[in-house]
Amino acid sequence: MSVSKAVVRIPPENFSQGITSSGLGKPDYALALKQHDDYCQALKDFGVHLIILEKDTEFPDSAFVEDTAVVNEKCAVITRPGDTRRRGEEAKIKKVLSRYRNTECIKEPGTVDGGDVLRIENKYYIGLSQRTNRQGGEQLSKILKKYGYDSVFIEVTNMLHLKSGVNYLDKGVILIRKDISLLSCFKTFHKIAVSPKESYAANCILINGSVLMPAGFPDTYKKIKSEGFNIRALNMSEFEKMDGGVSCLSIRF
Ligand code: CIR
Repeated sequence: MSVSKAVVRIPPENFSQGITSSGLGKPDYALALKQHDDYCQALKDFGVHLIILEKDTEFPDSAFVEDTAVVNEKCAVITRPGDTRRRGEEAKIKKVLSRYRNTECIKEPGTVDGGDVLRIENKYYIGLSQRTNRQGGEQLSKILKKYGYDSVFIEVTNMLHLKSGVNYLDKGVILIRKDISLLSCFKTFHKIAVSPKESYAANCILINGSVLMPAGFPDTYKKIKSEGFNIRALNMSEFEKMDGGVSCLSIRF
């Protein structure tokens, strides 16, 4: 599936006050800006037109735009973030996405974070997690059905979002953390297993034929390479400190 546009938001000055459980320490703001800039450049290099949103200090986590919307060819579903500290980010994203798509919204008491929503071809895997509740998942599934997409639910434990542990590349290949690789709904896929010591590298995205992955995970890098993918590895250290990975920093469509 090709990507023509992506929404990104520049991290705000109070980025380090966002939500985190990583225990990796406080991010360096200047370095986060540099890493974000490199991320944007990689998307541009892969032929993606960027819609760059200004810093928003009202929401320290607002660079992690992926959590606020699920976008496909036919619609944009505006989520309702599971952590109340992020509630309100989605209204600002709705204004942007309504220029490009028909928008639908997840409503109270439903909650959904985009990081829990994995699309594989025309099917969605919806993680039920600490951020995405059953009501939110069911609302999302119903909206997607209306537009012709099937979905299934997956219980997410031991990680923040579904896509913290599993992501689709292309041609039937998924990247999946070893500890969840036996999930029966993924049994038909060819799996690249990500070892526990490289678990952060399970969050990669495919953009117009190239894999964007975090730098510093040689075992996973080699495995992806041996499947024949072109790879761009980006330094993501400051986002990892805030529990974010490569998928979270953009809404791609
Ligand atoms: C949060 O806890 O919401 C942010 N600090 C990180 C969000 C990462 N988003 C994602 O994986 N999709």
